[in-house]
Amino acid sequence: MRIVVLAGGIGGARFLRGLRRAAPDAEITVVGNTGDDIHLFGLKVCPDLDTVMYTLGGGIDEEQGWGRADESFTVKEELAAYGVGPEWFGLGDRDFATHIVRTQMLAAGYPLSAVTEALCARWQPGVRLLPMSDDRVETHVAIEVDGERRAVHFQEYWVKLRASVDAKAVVPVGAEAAKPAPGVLEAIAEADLILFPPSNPVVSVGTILAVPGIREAVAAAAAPVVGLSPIVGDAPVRGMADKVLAAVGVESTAAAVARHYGSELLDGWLVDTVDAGAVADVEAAGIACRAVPLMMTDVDATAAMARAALELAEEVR
Ligand code: GDP
Ligand code: FO1
Ligand code: CA
Repeated sequence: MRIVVLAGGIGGARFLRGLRRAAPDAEITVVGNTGDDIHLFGLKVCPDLDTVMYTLGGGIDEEQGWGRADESFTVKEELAAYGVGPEWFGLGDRDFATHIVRTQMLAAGYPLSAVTEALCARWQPGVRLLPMSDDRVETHVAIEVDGERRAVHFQEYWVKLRASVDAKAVVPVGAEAAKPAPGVLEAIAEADLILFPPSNPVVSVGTILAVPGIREAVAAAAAPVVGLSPIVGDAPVRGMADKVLAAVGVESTAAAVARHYGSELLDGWLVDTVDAGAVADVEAAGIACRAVPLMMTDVDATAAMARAALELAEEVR
């Protein structure tokens, strides 16, 4: 079975670990969000691609959910000693090596998709990891400070400001001119199943869908499309999905997120058992819906979520 997953960082990566366990024989293609990417110290950092690669490759800091296990910060401290920041972004020494290799290959002319494949040759994530696009896309968040509106990079909004101010708008800068990376549209068209993991619906899955051609390919795909809610009990399990959902006028509920994707994209939707009351709502929108435990407390629990998604896909197929 060929499965395509549109994934962000932590939510996507953890789900993929469960999916690999639930469907060990499946050929899994991950279309990764690159809207979180940022250039720092002359290096290109791709947080969501790296989170997927490290998580599936066994190199992730499990507790934190991003960055390398067993990390140190000597380079960051030395840069700070030169007065070179940003000091608010925690790039570790081991992680630096990834960004150096990536930046060097990009400078040599390789597209991001080829670079990602080369990095994955080391990590062996057990999935084919494709960036959504080889073109530069950067998510910016419009905020208002002292009555003045300005736009900040998504990482500044999340990591520096901790989403402490409202997001007025979310803009995937460059998306409108970006092309899907080689293999993305083909994988979607040839898939037997397309999954939206419990990733951020705006700045992860939403950004991937904003690359012209990807939304259309998912809507036109022969395969069933099944999603899992990142919102449990009317709040994100972690992160700032509530803030960026508000920016696009969507309530932070499992049902509202399903309606936001809509029946043009989704055939099935899983909500957590605490949101069982939302099932009828989602089904009224023309999307098959089931309530199952959706907390990714460990790989077993996550594999059970993935199996529920596979079962729902068979029901709606
Ligand atoms: P990010 O790029 O690191 O923010 O990761 P993703 O976009 O892939 O996923 C972020 C989303 O994962 C957040 O909106 C969380 O609410 C959701 N999430 C994290 N852990 C869990 C979990 O255990 N269960 C569910 N249902 N959602 C989760
Ligand atoms: N998240 C933080 O909250 N603080 C950090 O200092 C930080 C550094 C960082 C470095 C590399 C990387 O791949 C991810 C990193 N993250 C950090 C996570 C990342 O900013 C976000 O979780 C995602 O981009 C949100 O989708
Ligand atoms: Ca992300």
